[in-house]
Amino acid sequence: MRLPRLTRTIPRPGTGLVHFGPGAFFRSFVAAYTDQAMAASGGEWGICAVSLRSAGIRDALVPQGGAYQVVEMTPGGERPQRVEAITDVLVAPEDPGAVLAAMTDPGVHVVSLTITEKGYHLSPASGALQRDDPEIARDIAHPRAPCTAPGFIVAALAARRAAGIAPFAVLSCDNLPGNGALARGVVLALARARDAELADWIAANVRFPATMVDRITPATTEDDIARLARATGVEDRACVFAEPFRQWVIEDDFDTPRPDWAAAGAQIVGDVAPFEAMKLRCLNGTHSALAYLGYLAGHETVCDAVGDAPFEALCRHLWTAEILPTLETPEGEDLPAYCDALLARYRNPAIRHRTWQIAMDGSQKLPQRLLAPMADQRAAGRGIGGLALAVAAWMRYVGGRDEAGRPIDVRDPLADRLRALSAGADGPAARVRALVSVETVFPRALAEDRGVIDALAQALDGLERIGARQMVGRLVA
Ligand code: CS2
Repeated sequence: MRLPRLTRTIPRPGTGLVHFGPGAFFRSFVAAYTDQAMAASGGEWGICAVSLRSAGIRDALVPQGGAYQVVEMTPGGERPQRVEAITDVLVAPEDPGAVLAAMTDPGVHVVSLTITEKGYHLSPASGALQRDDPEIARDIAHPRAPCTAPGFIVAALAARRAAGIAPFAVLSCDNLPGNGALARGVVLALARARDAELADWIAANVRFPATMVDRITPATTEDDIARLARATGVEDRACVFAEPFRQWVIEDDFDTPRPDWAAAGAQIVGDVAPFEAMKLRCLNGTHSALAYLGYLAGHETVCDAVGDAPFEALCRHLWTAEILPTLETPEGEDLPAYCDALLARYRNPAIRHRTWQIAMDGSQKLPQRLLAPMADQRAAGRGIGGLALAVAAWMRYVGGRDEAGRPIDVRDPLADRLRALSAGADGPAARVRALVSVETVFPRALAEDRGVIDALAQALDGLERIGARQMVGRLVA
């Protein structure tokens, strides 16, 4: 029997926000907070969501009038909550003009982003714009028909400036340290390539608040969609499944109106940096460690991995010995308690977060998650055994074969280059030297640090000889 589709129950609000990247995390997080902010404090904060690539989410959401459900996954059961903040979904390559028109609307005050690390087209190690990136080169050559999010932002700001419309704030919600400053850097560099005066105007007039975002939201599967339909009697092709926990820390740096996100529980603070470092290193750092080492050891999900005693001990070792010493405590937080809570979140059996999913785009994630604490530990003369093992596991992973010799589906913008470097080197020490030469991933200071190279070579050698589970066991013994 065909079930009815989920539909909207309240009229569409006016659109106040344009968002790039309508994936699962946006729907469980930015859109859900915005929905609740409107419910609490009103305002015309409907969201025009823009996909830079596929039409899948548009095709799922439009027949539902933009409505969908966020299902909170607790070990005790599933709780769907309807979100109706999305007013429209555009697919940029189909009609870039419609995206620019939406962004130039005077009622739009915020442009937010969940475009993942690679969406910024920056060198992850240095933060510099990658001008030779084909999409960036295209946006520089054709600034009025952009294809990247930063390209759209520059084009829309130029149009608003020309029309005398106040600019919007740009709100990066990606897992990058200083994400506001990074977004600003890309936008200014692109604008300068087009028109130096425009760049100066953006620098003087546009705010780029930093944020820390946190909610574990695995990709939705067809099974999830079918299970929810059976439970509710309604088909929702845009549903998302997320943990109950969420935390949004936003820098108090707006001169435009914004939704009352604080009414929905967001923390508005003067300095996001300590929160961001805590989250990126404690959560995302151990996530990536569990992703590479766990995948190699045959663990399909984070929950499976931390259910294996040596992997839980690995997390505890990383936090206590190699990550917390590099952090300053953000106001109102307790770092050891934060890590205990993380372990409980990882153990949530209702969240099937695949190690393979987290392993994606490692070349974009390693610098802030594992290499930054590694550099701090080295500078302070402290140990890096756990971080080196995690980075070596990434090296093994990008080689493209698992411990049984089966191919790994490595998804990474640098996948081909990494596989070639790995295959072209003879032995683990040579592989380490080849891979640390990728300067967009490894900062010079680490690539030239003998102690780091030796630790990586030893860890990779162990991974190749005795495998990930044994190596983790030795580390935590
Ligand atoms: C994960 C994150 O896929 C990944 O790289 O580490 O998506 C993580 O689940 C979120 O940052 C949690 O807030």
